[in-house]
Amino acid sequence: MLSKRKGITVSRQIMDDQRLHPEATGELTGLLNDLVVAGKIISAEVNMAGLADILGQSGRTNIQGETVQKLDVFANQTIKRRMEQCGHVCVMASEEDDDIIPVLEGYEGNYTIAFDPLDGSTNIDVNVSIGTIFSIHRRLSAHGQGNVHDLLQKGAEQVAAGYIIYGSSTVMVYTTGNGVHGFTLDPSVGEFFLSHPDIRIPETSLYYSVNEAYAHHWFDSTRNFIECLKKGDGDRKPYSLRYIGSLVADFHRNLIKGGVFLYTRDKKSGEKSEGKLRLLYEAAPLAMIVEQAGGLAITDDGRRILDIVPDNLHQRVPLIIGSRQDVELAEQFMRGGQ
Ligand code: FDP
Repeated sequence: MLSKRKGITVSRQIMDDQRLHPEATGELTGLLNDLVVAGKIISAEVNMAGLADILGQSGRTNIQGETVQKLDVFANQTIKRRMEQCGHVCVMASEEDDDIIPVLEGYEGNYTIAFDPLDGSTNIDVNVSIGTIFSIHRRLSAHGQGNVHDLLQKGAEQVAAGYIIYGSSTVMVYTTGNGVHGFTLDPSVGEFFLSHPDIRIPETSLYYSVNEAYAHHWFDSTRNFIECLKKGDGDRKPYSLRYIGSLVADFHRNLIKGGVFLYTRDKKSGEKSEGKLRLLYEAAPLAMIVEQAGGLAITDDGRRILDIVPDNLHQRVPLIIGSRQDVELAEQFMRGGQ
């Protein structure tokens, strides 16, 4: 029997979102539907990874100097192939490619897409949740092939953002600026069904996510904030640590249960360095989702992530993201107010 929950597919929700914009041409709907297909293909491969001879390293390093896994390559190719001829995108950027990625001539559309094909690479081989993150903007250039400036727009201009997490089940979470919805893939019918309607992140939480191994490199602001969470204070109970090491998985957990994730600058990387996470492929799309769900995303000097105008494709940014009150408390420490 079809459960009530299996009533709404992701395609139907995307169509409903489109109806909120009478001026819409259906291009964004088409783009998102193609991304859903890419997500299903990657999900199938991730589930079979141990059997499909696709685990392990590809023998390449990317522009960030990180080892590229075979599944990274597969996910990257899958998304590029679907997007280059979907007819709705004019230019792409991937965390795995040094430069902008053109689309096929004659197939240029009105949007840009930046994506991290498989976030959490170090967890690929060990059955821990990983995910695809995407960020979509309307193009700035008039027509034809898009250019790098089409991609270097601030997060506040995103028209859609989301991720597909390949975990104990495959879940797609996305927003087009009218709330955040989550869909779980039913592998028996190959369809994403609405499982998490109108997600709201809890205002405050009992969890923090940070790589505590770097504690001896932290600036006092980060150290004092984490100490404060661990100790608890008055009405605030002591927090527990949850760190998966895949941003998309840590973020998803905090989105559903409440929590704050931090990847700040530290003494090792230097005050002027920019942390580890990428603005275009990680911080900006997750910031749009968290704000749409009632949370916050800032840098470790209190800038709103969505207001940062990127100056290069692979720009990194310090990130504090999660439940609103937790991020506000972090901000007080980061600004030296505690
Ligand atoms: P990974 O290097 O495994 O791809 O941005 C990449 C990322 O993972 C995030 O998903 C994750 O949150 C972070 O890096 C983990 O970095 P640390 O190992 O330094 O904690």
